[in-house]
Amino acid sequence: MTFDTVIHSGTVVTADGQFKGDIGITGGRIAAVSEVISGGKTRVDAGGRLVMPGGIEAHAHIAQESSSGVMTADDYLSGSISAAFGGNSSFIPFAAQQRGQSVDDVIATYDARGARSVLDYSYHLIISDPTPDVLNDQLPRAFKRGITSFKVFMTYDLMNLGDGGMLDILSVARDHGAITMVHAENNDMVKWMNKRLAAKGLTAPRYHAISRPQLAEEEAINRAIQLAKLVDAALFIVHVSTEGGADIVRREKFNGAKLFAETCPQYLALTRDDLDRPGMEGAKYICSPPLRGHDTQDALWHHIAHGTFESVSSDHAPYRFDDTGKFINGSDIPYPKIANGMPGIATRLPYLFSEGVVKGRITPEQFVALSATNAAKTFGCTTKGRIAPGMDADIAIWNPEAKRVVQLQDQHDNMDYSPMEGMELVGVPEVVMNRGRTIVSHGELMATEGQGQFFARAPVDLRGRSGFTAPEFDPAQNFGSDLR
Ligand code: DUC
Ligand code: ZN
Ligand code: ZN
Repeated sequence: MTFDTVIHSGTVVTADGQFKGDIGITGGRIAAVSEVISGGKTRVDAGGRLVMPGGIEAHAHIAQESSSGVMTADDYLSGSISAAFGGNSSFIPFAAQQRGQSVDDVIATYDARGARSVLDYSYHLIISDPTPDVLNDQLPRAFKRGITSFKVFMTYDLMNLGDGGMLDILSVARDHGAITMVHAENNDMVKWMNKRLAAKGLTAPRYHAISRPQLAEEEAINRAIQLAKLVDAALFIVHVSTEGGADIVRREKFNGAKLFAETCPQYLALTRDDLDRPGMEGAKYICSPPLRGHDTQDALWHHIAHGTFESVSSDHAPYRFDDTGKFINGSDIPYPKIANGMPGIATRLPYLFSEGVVKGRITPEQFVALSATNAAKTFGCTTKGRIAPGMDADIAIWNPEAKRVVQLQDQHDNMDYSPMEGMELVGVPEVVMNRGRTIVSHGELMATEGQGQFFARAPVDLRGRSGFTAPEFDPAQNFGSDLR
């Protein structure tokens, strides 16, 4: 057999184990994995390196307007380049519906934006306006096109669907094998806190953390799960930031709910004290849900190590520290008017590797599961996230010992700050491939604009999740009615 590329002499790590071996690549796919493979038009020496599936970044905001109309600093070109420098071979940003907009129009808009990507990409929809036509025609059409996941919000007045709206959309998703992602924070609790803080003149960035209580997340996570259980729908809780929220996810998941979840590096690396930096510096650390305390960091690491979360995602939401981003509403403004989110697509995996694998909190196999393999399963990326014959050659070769201090210029995004600036991290993704093409090699970008491809996704993989039949939906217990 002849190969386009052979990666040799490395330690191949998968979600299930690791072994010394070589990988043969032909036509963009992995053609062989074996102890020794000779030949290959190009031979890549991975001696002393870990050869892993390239990351799948499953939570990023790229070329996306927020609900209040603020455009992210990164488009699909800069966002995908930054992702690649961070060890990712593909990504799934959000395609956001504005109120009144059709899903078809949303997809057409993001198809034009996505065309600049250097990495393969798909989208999760964000649904803010679930009209009957959206529910009955437009979403099913999107699912058929391979966009099998979408996010909804339980907070923000412009986005919050309410419990009835959630049930409608969860039922549609269940009927089509799609997965609903949810931003779970109790809207009224947050609004009530905002009012109280404003009345007392407490509007500095540090009060952002106070305005979005941990209980607001815990309550909403629990409510979202019960809503999803009522209709036996698959649910993905995004950006879990609290110990209580993670505890609920764990309990419900291991009782069989069709439940999935992620947390993000910012909740592990930063705390609400960062919001209290001098002047308006704290604005850099405003994200929702907000940063919490040191005890939360320990609890979330415990949950990561023990399988509560499928993924650690970046929630890359890049708003610059200027009047195009954080301060689009003015420079000396109360925290609710500051753009909400922080960058992190390039640091997600280096942080998780350094603080997770190098510090012994997780194994290299868990790193692979959390960075790629589980996202592929959850979001139906059938040809990605694994090193096995037939899969896309989406591969990252890591030097597990190289040290690097996080610096803005190494992020390759369009941002003017990095929240992790100055952190020393161990482990560097030296080579990143997407479908066999080298995208990044030893700090050099090797890709050209637009070489990434959209990939269609399959329905959520629910193996191992028995689900739940509410007695009221069981014909045997509800006088024979079929309520589905
Ligand atoms: N939710 C996100 O996922 N990212 C940015 C802000 C938000 O509310
Ligand atoms: Zn969110
Ligand atoms: Zn997000």
